[in-house]
Amino acid sequence: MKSGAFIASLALGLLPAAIAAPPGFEPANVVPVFGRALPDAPDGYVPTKVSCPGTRPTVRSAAKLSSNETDWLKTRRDKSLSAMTDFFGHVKVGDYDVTSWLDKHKSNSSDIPNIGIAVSGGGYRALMNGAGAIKAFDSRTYNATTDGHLGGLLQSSTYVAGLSGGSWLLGSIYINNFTTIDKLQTHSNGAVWQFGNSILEGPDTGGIQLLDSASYYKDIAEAVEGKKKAGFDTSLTDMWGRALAFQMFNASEGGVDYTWSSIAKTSDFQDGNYPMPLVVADGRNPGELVVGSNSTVYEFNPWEFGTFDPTIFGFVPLESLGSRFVGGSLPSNESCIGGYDNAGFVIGTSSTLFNQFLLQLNTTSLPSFVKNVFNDILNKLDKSDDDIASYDPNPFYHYNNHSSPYAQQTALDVVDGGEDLQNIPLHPLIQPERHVDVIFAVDSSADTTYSWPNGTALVATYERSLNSSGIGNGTSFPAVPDQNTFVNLGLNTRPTFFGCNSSNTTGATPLVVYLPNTPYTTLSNESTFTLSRDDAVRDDIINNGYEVATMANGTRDGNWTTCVGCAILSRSFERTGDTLPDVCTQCFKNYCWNGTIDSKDPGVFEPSVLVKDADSAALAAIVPTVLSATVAAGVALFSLV
Ligand SMILES: *[C@@H]1O[C@H](CO)[C@@H](O)[C@H](O)[C@H]1NC(C)=O
Ligand SMILES: *[C@@H]1O[C@H](CO)[C@@H](O)[C@H](O)[C@H]1NC(C)=O
Ligand SMILES: *[C@@H]1O[C@H](CO)[C@@H](O)[C@H](O)[C@H]1NC(C)=O
Ligand SMILES: *[C@@H]1O[C@H](CO)[C@@H](O)[C@H](O)[C@H]1NC(C)=O
Ligand SMILES: *[C@@H]1O[C@H](CO)[C@@H](O)[C@H](O)[C@H]1NC(C)=O
Ligand SMILES: *[C@@H]1O[C@H](CO)[C@@H](O)[C@H](O)[C@H]1NC(C)=O
Ligand SMILES: *[C@@H]1O[C@H](CO)[C@@H](O)[C@H](O)[C@H]1NC(C)=O
Ligand SMILES: *[C@@H]1O[C@H](CO)[C@@H](O)[C@H](O)[C@H]1NC(C)=O
Ligand SMILES: *[C@@H]1O[C@H](CO)[C@@H](O)[C@H](O)[C@H]1NC(C)=O
Ligand SMILES: *[C@@H]1O[C@H](CO)[C@@H](O)[C@H](O)[C@H]1NC(C)=O
Ligand SMILES: *[C@@H]1O[C@H](CO)[C@@H](O)[C@H](O)[C@H]1NC(C)=O
Ligand SMILES: CC(=O)N[C@H]1CO[C@H](CO)[C@@H](O)[C@@H]1O
Repeated sequence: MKSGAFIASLALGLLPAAIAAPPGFEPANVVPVFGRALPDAPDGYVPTKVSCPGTRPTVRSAAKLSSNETDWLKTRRDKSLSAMTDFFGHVKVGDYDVTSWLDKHKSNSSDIPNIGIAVSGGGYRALMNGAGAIKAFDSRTYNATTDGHLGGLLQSSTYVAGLSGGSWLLGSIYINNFTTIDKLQTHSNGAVWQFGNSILEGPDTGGIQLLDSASYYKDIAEAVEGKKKAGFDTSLTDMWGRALAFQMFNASEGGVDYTWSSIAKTSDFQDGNYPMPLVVADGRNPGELVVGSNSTVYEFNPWEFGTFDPTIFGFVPLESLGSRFVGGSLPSNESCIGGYDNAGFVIGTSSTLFNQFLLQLNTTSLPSFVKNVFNDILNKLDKSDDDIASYDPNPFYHYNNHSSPYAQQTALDVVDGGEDLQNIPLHPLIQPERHVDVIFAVDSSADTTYSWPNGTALVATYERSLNSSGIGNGTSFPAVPDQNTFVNLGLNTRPTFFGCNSSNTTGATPLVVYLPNTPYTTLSNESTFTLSRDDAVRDDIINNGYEVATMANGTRDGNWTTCVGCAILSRSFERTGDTLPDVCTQCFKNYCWNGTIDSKDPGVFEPSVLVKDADSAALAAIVPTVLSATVAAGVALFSLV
């Protein structure tokens, strides 16, 4: 029996349209009730011919930002300035009147701080820890704009980048209409972010998805089959992206018709009401299996897909992916294709390391006919493509023939954004054209034996930037020490600033505020490959992420929010020739890495929970200290690793 017939013969719980929708839910193909990006794909998951825009799409050089981005920035910078004014209304920098300073410089947006946030990969752990940070930075979170909190930093920022698990977070927020973490944490049956339902089994049948496991796989298989039948290469990542979408997007049929490019078409985004999302993925070099530091780093922004790296050095309109570009333009006999940039496929591409999760289906107790549906489609996928997303046609075919190793490739192999060890998506934020002043780098990497970060991601980005005339292509990054030093000095257990002294960097580079995952209220080092957890664990890790970002709401250091303010203002004040208030001097003394190296082997790194009982009074007594890597056993209230 042919698989299509086999799938069609599964007369199991047919799709939403056939089922009476519960109140408040609409069947598929009707604009959903929950606001989010736009369901603008021409034919669900299947890339399809569409009429070309007035000017046929082309690949452009990466020498400058797109006109889309520069136009959008003009709108956005007014909004972020106003958010920053609110932010400095509750975050005090000594007696300095930051509000007046902002007001004085508002006519020249280049003077105003340009803030980026980067959320690392690390599967669900990264999604949740990153969510805690975003929740802390979001002025819409309850009490986040009170003393000791950092609400409004998100609204003040220009860019938010995510890769792998961090891209799932971005997708959850942006495809769901820039929703809040609070809303994503809803406990009601059928809500998004029900991580108690393993992605292998699919969503609850009671919610908006209305699918049991069998229909879930049938739905996924049909979508991927449809793309294949339309003549596009498919890989395990297509299935993975579809599965992720069911878990992250609050839309019927797993948001099958939501494209990433639709973000740019929503009025809230066009009005500059929130920061620009950037999803990062890596390229696998032709003929190479290892993704090393010379791999190309791609970004998906709301308008485009491409890279600033010298290999390709170009961007293609995102909504036109799937079209057969040759040498940067679309031959007159080629159609424009739409719907290739399915939002689930984009976050699936950024997280291909995890698509192998699906291969564990055989270990579940799901009925065998469900497994058959899956195995059937799996057997038709090319095994060598198991760990990649295949972008076929390659939009950069014959583009930059003289320099691009991909110019002769008919397909691009795109992989997990963390495979080159740059597990924090800093790449788009250190591009000189973007002029970012400060990056809040949320690191949930599992570098050490017990899945804590040890600075590996920063080291990778720093080392790549040292090859500035090669793959680094003019980027610059602050000096960071080796991983042993990170652990020995405790730089991976508390916030650390890098690049404080801008005269000690090789080029213009942002100040980096490093926020490593560390256990405040719970052991947030869940294994990267944990597939499901209940809502309580989910919420604990999110809360822990909130504590990491706020240093337990300032109870670990009463000056923490002030110091964040100093970090934000530092580069701007240099530009305008202003002097930061004295309190910042102390902040920089406490938080800036001062060049000390301690590379001895730190031994096993095994921190324990810092705040056994969120007792602010007791915590207030704790001043930030240099933390030692030896386990301080038996400390009652907290132990600083
Ligand atoms: C998206 O959210 C904004 C702000 O909360 C709201 O005004 C808008 O109506 C929402 N859009 C949709 C389509 O629900
Ligand atoms: C991006 O800018 C180009 C050139 O101005 C324009 O044609 C295109 O419509 C813009 N894209 C979007 C999604 O707004
Ligand atoms: C705006 O500020 C930048 C950076 O301080 C400066 O280089 C530029 O000349 C200023 N532009 C105007 C119009 O003042
Ligand atoms: C919210 O903030 C107010 C004012 O600071 C405080 O009194 C209250 O306890 C806070 N509520 C919670 C749940 O933290
Ligand atoms: C990338 O680096 C590897 C190992 O150093 C090298 O073998 C390979 O040729 C490089 N690839 C490209 C495209 O530069
Ligand atoms: C699962 O088991 C079936 C039957 O034993 C086998 O044919 C299939 O290849 C297995 N699938 C995977 C992904 O291991
Ligand atoms: C840091 O992480 C890297 C990458 O996982 C690992 O190889 C190394 O052993 C770790 N070093 C320390 C000191 O934790
Ligand atoms: C910090 O604030 C968050 C959110 O208001 C709260 O859940 C948490 O318990 C607070 N933590 C401490 C240590 O006060
Ligand atoms: C904040 O820093 C200033 C300057 O170093 C210091 O005088 C003050 O005691 C600190 N406040 C807290 C709450 O730690
Ligand atoms: C630099 O930091 C180290 C610990 O990280 C500290 O021991 C040393 O005193 C600091 N040096 C200066 C000059 O502040
Ligand atoms: C200053 O720059 C040098 C050379 O890049 C570097 O080795 C050193 O660690 C930097 N110091 C700091 C504090 O970043
Ligand atoms: C600053 C810099 O080195 N930019 C280079 C990046 O790569 C492109 C393509 O190779 C070059 O044209 C730029 O000069």
